[in-house]
Amino acid sequence: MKITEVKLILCSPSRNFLTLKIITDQGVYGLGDATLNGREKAVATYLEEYCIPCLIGKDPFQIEDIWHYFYVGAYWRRGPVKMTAISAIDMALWDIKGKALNIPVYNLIGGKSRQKILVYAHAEGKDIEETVDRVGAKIDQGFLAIRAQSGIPGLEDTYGVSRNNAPYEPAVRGNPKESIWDTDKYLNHIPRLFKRLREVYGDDIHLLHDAHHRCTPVEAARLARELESCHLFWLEDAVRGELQEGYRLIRSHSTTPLAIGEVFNTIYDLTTFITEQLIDYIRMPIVHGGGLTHLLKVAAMASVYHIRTGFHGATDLSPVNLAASLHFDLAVNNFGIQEYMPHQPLVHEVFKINYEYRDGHLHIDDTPGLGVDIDEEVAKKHPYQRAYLPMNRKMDGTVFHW
Ligand code: EZ4
Ligand code: CO
Repeated sequence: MKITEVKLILCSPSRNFLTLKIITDQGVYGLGDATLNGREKAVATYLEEYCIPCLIGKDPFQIEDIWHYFYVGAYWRRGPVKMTAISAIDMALWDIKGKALNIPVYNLIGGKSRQKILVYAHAEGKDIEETVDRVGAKIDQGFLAIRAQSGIPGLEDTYGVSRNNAPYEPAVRGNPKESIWDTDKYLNHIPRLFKRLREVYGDDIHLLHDAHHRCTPVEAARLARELESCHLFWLEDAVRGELQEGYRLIRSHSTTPLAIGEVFNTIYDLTTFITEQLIDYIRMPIVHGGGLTHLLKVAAMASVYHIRTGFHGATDLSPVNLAASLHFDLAVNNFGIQEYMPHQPLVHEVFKINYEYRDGHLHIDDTPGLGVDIDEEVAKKHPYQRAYLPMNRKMDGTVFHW
């Protein structure tokens, strides 16, 4: 089998998605998600100019060799643009192999370790009581794990909380939106939210929270400690992750489980976190973390250190990435949980999916390959529109982490 053609499909059915389609001489094709939120065209150019010409003529079954061809062979290593491109290629190759052999991808990477995939939903409100109501609505939908985010008194808008009851979508068309942030207000507010949630809903439901990279280690240690009695499933991105050893301080002060990695790209972003057991869950997703090939290695290493997976699954990751994640989640022993934010109905006019939500879990069928398809004609009706993630400033105007 040989790769004869590679296409990029950039579309915006309610939000931007970049999809790679690798076509072979036997008519079998594979899909890969290449979406890097707010930087879609950087990945498209990297693929178009530097990867696609080298893919033509290659045997798509040589997945390990092709991964190293693009990772090692490029000389320039790592980085979100390059790694998203490699991830898309990798996903598409696994999709091709599954289709060619007539088996679902989970059967190529170890088979089913479980029958269904535990997911967590998002609940958010403008204040504590609205958030409490929204968590209740998710419990009514059968979710067993819920991430709670709340507006903060004195701040006009907060990460994770939408306006006008619209589904949360941080990327906006036009130039980046600027929000105002204050960590002191946040640190005072969040423990009140989780104490209230436990009072109302008791101990059985899993609660999660995303601090979205905004605390220093000592601030995160305070938060993790004050949340200890609320028994979170995890506290996510308490501190930005470039300085891995920064987590030693949080770890030594609290037993609140920690998750990180949605902006990471390779195993080298995680080596200190893993080997010093500074975290409990890895969030680096298939689409940005080097595809299934690289994440299988990350999961294997993590398993030695009692660390599980909990992949990023926001709506800016396409249904192709979610399907790839679900195959991985089904197969890998040290799976922990999967983030699940349903896409807008319009997204499913472009992407045809093979998974469904039921009773707190996602279920994926046994369609060969990844099991997801794209309708290119519908995609064409929704052209790309430039959009950016927001940015933050402190109350005095200083640029801060979003
Ligand atoms: O801000 O996916 O846990 N989920 C998140 C997301 C990220 C967006 C960025 O593109 O933190 O909402
Ligand atoms: Co997050």
